[in-house]
Amino acid sequence: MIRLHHLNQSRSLRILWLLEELDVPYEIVSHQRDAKTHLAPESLKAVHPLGKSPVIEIDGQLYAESGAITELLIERFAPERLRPATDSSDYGYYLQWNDFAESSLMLPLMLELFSKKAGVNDNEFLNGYIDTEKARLFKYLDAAVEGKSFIVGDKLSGADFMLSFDLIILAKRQKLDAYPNIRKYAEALAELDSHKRAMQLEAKYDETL
Ligand SMILES: N[C@@H](CCC(=O)N[C@@H](CS)C(=O)NCC(=O)O)C(=O)O
Repeated sequence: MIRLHHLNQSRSLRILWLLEELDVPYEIVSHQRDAKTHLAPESLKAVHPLGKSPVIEIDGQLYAESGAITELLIERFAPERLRPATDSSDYGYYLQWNDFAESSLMLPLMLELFSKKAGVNDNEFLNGYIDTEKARLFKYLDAAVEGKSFIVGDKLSGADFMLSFDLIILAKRQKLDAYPNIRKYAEALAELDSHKRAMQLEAKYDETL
């Protein structure tokens, strides 16, 4: 049995979408962010020492990290369908974009969020760093998805699931007018049935809505 410990408005959305696409039986255990701090509740800390989401239970084993969970689920349930062959050049790009979503791109997005929350959004060094990084990363991503519905090759892969959460943050927070290819790519992913089902589940389990 697969059990997803889902936190509202979180990276868990990557796994929710993937599970919907895989069409395997799973259950959702819902956790709600603290209304004031927006942090995870004690219930999630009781599940896993990191106290973050997503966490997934598979056959009694507990796994954290959305990137690892994405690769694990794909290897187990759809290696041929949702990742390029390991001896292809696309496989290297698949791994690259999987990591890009949670490391390079997430860093300035998180710094921006936390500097605003901490009330230090007038810090010259921090602002300069965030703006320069975002501009470089968005430009790179925008060029990579030009004319494409999927980030690697012409096929849905784990890298799209990983990027999807970043794209939701970008759509909420950024003006993507300067990056029309990213916007089109995000819109194409949002059109997929499994993505729509995941968004419905996200809304269903978000008690702030
Ligand atoms: N690198 C981890 C990050 C996990 C993470 O930070 N999750 C956030 C939600 S997007 C969380 O649980 N935050 C609540 C908290 O830190 O209290 C992953 O990709 O799964």
